[in-house]
Amino acid sequence: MLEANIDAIVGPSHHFGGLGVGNVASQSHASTPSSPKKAALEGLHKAEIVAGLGVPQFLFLPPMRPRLDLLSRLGFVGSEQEQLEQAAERMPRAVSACFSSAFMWAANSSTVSPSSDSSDGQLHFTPANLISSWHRAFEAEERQRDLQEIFGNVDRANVHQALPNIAPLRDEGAANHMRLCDASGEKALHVFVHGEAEASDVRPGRFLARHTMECSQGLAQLGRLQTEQTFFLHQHPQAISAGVFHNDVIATSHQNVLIHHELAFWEAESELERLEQCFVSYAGQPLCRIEVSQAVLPMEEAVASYFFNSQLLSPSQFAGSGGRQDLRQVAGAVGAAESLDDFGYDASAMVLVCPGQCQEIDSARQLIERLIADPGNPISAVHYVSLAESMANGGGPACLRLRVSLREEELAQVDSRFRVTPDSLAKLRSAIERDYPDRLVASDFLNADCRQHIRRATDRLRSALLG
Ligand code: SUG
Repeated sequence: MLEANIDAIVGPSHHFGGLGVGNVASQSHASTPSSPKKAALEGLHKAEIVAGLGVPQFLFLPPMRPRLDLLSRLGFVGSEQEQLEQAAERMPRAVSACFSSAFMWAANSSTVSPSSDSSDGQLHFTPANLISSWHRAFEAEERQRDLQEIFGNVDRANVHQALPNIAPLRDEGAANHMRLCDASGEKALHVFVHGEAEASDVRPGRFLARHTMECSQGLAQLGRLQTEQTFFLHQHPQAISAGVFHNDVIATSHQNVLIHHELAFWEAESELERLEQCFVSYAGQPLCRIEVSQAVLPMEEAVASYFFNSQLLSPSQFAGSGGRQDLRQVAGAVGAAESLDDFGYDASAMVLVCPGQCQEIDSARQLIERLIADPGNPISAVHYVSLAESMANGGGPACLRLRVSLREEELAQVDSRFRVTPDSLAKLRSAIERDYPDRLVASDFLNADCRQHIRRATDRLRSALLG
C-alpha cells in the first residue's frame, strides 16, 4: 500500500471570519486582514515539499464562493447585493460563512477506509457532514463531487454520502481518525476519536465537541471495518476546552508510530493497552507509542506550536515503486535536491513536516530534537514549513491534507490531472500570482468587483490545472 496525500488549495476568498468552533487561533484572528495569495502559495509550497519527499501528492481545487444559497435559505431576499448588505447588518457571520475557504483543511473532508482494510475489498470515502459550524456544512456535497471526480476511475472506489445532518452524528472527518499499520501498509487498525458519546456524561466545559462516537461508529461501518480492527477513544475534555477542536491537534500517527499528548484521551489506558496487544498480533511488530507528557509539552504550547499537527511521512516507502522517479522530477523543481539520497535521509527513516511555530517554541523544538536523536523510533529528520495564513485560522500541515492508502494499481487509476508535478505547480502558481487578492477583509465581500475577482480567480485556477 502507498500513502498518497491530497491537499486542498486555499481559495481566493480566504479570510479570518472567527468562525472556528473551539478554535482559539480562528477566534483570536477574527476580522484581521488576510492574504489569500500568500495563503495559497504557502499551501502549495508545503504540498511541493511532501511531493519532493517522494509521496504521491494530489490536489483538491477550490469550490466556488460565495455560497449565497445560505442567505436565501436564511430568508434574505432581493439581489445579491441587497442580500449581502442585509446579512452584513443583521447576521455578519452568515456573510463570512458564504465566502469561507475552510475547505482548504482537507483532513476534515472525509474518512477513508482503504481496500486492503475493508471486508468488501472496496476503497471507501465518507465525506464529513461538518455540521458543527456555520461555514463548513456545505463542503460535504462539494467534496463528494471532488472525490468522485478524482477517484471515479479507481476500481472499487466507493464515495458515500455524508452521514445525516443531525447533531448526534456530527462528523469532522479524518482529523479524528488514525490508521496504524505495518510497513507493507496491508495490516491496519483504525482508531476513531470522539469528543462526545450519547452514553457518556464526559463533555468539554467550554466548547462544543465537534465529533461524536455515534458518527465514528457509522464511519467504521460504512468503511466496512471489522469490530476487532476498530478502536473508539474519547477525547480528553480538558484538551477540547484548551482549544483542541480535533484529535489531530493533540495526536498523530503514521504506520506503526502513534504520538499523543498525555491529555489527548479520556481514561484510555485499557483501550490503549488493547490497541498495543492487537497491533502486535495483527501487524507482527510492536506499536511505537510515544506519549508526550504535560511537563515536556504543556497543553497550551501543544496548541500554540501545533506540534501534533505535523505530518509524519516515510519517503522510503516509495523506493522502487515509481515514487523515486517522481521525486527526482519534483525535487529538481523544488531546487532542493536531485534525489532522495541528496536529502540525506536514511532509507528506513520517517520525516516530520512541522509548522514553523514549533521551531520558535522551545518546548516543541526540544521535543522534536529529542525524537530525532532517539534511536528507539524511526523519526530522523524534520522540515519546518511556514503556513502563517492557515495557522492563523487553526490549520497546520496535517489539516491541509487527506491521506489515502492505495494499492499501486489503484494509484495508477487516480485522475493524474490532479497530481502535483513541476508543470502543474508552475501553472497553479502563476494563476495564483495573477488572480488571487493580496489582502482581504470581510467588508470587501460587499463590493461587487471583489466578488467578481473571487469568482474569476476560482474559474481560472481550475482551467490552469485541468485545461
Ligand atoms: O474547522 N478553521 C478550521 C480549521 C480546521 C483545522 N483542521 C484540522 N485540525 N484538521 C476549523 O475550525 C476558521 C475559519 C474562519 O474563522 O474564518 C476555520 O474554519
